[in-house]
Amino acid sequence: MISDKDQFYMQQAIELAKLGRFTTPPNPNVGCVIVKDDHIIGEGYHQKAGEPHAEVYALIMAGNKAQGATAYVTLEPCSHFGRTPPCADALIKAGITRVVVAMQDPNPSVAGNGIKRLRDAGIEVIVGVLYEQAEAINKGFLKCMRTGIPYVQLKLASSLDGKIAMASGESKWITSSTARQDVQQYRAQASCILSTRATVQADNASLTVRYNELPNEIRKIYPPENIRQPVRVIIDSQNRLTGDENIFSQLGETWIVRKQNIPIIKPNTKLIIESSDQNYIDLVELLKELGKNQINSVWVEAGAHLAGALIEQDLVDELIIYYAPKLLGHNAKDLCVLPNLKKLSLAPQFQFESVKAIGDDLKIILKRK
Ligand code: AOF
Ligand code: ZN
Repeated sequence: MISDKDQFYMQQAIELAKLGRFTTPPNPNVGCVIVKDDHIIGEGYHQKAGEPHAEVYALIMAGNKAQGATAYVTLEPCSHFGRTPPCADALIKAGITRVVVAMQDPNPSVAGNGIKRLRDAGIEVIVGVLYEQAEAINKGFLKCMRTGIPYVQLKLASSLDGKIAMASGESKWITSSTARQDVQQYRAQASCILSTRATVQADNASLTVRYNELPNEIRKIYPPENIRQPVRVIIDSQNRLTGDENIFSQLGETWIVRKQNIPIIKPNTKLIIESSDQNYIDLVELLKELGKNQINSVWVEAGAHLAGALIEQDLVDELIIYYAPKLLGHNAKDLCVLPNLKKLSLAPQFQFESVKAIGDDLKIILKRK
């Protein structure tokens, strides 16, 4: 039976899981709380791939008291030997008698086996408590495990009249610094930032996370060493990047996507060859390739062409638009290019997920309808 208490403790486990959101990729965010006689006797969360899982930290904290206790875990305890041994075994060994799980792990190495192993050991297992929240904290890991394609968030910064740059290409800064801090926070959580040669050269962009531009409330909790640099993935189908651009002298890795085997010899730079028949980059193939390389989530910051192509091919899971209260006029550059769209009835349709004020701007999150 699920009680209010189960929801309460699972909520604590979800909050713990979120603490790992800047460091766990490609692993999921997982939190665990161990409860006995209505007291939390152990808690933990997964911090980094290769390091112990949430349950292990919580069991260490609970020590002998774990005997007869209930464990709340936001993801099914694992049953496999990955980088670490199975958590299901650790829970059994510690004498836990009841396990409440928010959701099954879609990882084929687990996929119900963790739950089965616990039940086979005589442990009562309840599945599905705060399921929606558990889904929401691992959108990238879950989608990529289920489909092989990463979760794609497309970010656009726009004027009121739907323009992203002046005719000259000038676009610094349409939105306020608060909106830009918000963007930094998304970058810091993503596995990669996807952009194009054109954007990299036009803006001389660095596409990095800058610790001192993260919101204050993040910096209060996370020291600089807990903030990763996502991989920069740059589409360069015409082999026009030279290696002198800003991105090549930044911290973190840069992956260049080309049609031909023409590498750029720079430290921390890798070539992805996308070898479909067309002379442009096949975005579905690229996303699959990224998925195979443990890129679970893709944060797209690019111009109107890549934005339009991703939308036309229905590859955007989430659209995040920052609207500045400015007008740029009819000479300015449009938000996205949709060359094949001829009929209103075929217009890509989204639905509003949230609308809120951020600094001087509006932030709108949309999902495909
Ligand atoms: C859990 N608790 O805290 C996490 C789990 O390579 P490893 O050993 O870190 O295993 C990674 C896989 O384990 C990951 O893909 C997911 O299926 C599961 N993650 N499981 O019981 C945790 N982080
Ligand atoms: Zn585990």
